Amino acid sequence: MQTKLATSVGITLDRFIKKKQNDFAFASGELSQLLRDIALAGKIIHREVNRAGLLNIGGAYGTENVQGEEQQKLDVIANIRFIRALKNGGEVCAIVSEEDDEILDLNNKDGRYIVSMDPLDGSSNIDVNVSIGTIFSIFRRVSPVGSKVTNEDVLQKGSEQVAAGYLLYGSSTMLVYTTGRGVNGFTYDPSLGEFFLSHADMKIPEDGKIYSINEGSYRSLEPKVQQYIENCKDKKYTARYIGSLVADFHRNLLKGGIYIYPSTDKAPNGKLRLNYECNALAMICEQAGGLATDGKNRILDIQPESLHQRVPFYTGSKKMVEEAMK
Ligand code: AHM
Ligand code: MG
Repeated sequence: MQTKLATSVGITLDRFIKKKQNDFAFASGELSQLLRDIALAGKIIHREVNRAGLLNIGGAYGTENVQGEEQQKLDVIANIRFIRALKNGGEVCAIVSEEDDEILDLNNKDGRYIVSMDPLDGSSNIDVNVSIGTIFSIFRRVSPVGSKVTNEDVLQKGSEQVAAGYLLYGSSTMLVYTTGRGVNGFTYDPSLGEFFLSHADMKIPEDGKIYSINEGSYRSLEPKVQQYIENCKDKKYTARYIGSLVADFHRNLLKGGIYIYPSTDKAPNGKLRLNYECNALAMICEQAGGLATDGKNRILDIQPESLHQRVPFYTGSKKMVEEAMK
């Protein structure tokens, strides 16, 4: 019996972006171009991730990033590739990255946008062939175009994001993004070099049965969080934790669930970074009908005080997050 091969048909990312250009407050085409630049960088990272094992480029790079974590070679590669794509695109004036200590001012006199990103999240999973991701937020600069980029430009609240998204390098590579009018997901067809619209107008189920938390930290959690986990068990929920934020988030977005990275004894503000990880996912989750909080406040309302600030993170299906907040 012959197996019928699936073929990619439908709307390409490019065509979709063009169609949606009028959604943007300034339909000048700049943000559209910027999204295309990010997609291009995503394709390049997809290629690197997929041949990581072959080229022996997995493994530690031997340096540490600003949080004192060991950088992986692919972290560094992804960071370089993204910066290059954004620089060449010409729409961005500054980049802040989980992998860099300081603001990267591109000295681009015409650039109106700031990008915050985690170029390769979950990098400890690279060597064991588990899904990883890229997370990005796009802001409009607040200082005048052509001037030096300021702290105010890069420390904006998540509610100021004009677009946010992630790339998931999983069994397929996907790009999921929002410009504040719903969430759409695109699957990459490597044979054609194109992203195709595969998940239109994504909505997270209002309730779910999956909880995702590193339960190994159970003893160092606040009693209230322990209590919530006990409730999940009483309700016979399913525990799923990949340890790769984008992958855990993506699964819960599709199936319904809650992702929790709370404060622990070791990490009183949790582990995840407001600017590079939480803001983007919070915007996507809200746009899909879910919620994202730090346990008390809406993530998107938190005023960042420093670039690498961490926050506890609770995100997912509306009812589950509301229940957890009780
Ligand atoms: P990273 O940005 O250094 O890769 O760390 C973030 C990752 C997330 O992808 C994941 O959800 C989390 O760290 C897992 O942390 P832990 O091993 O403490 O559960
Ligand atoms: Mg990260």
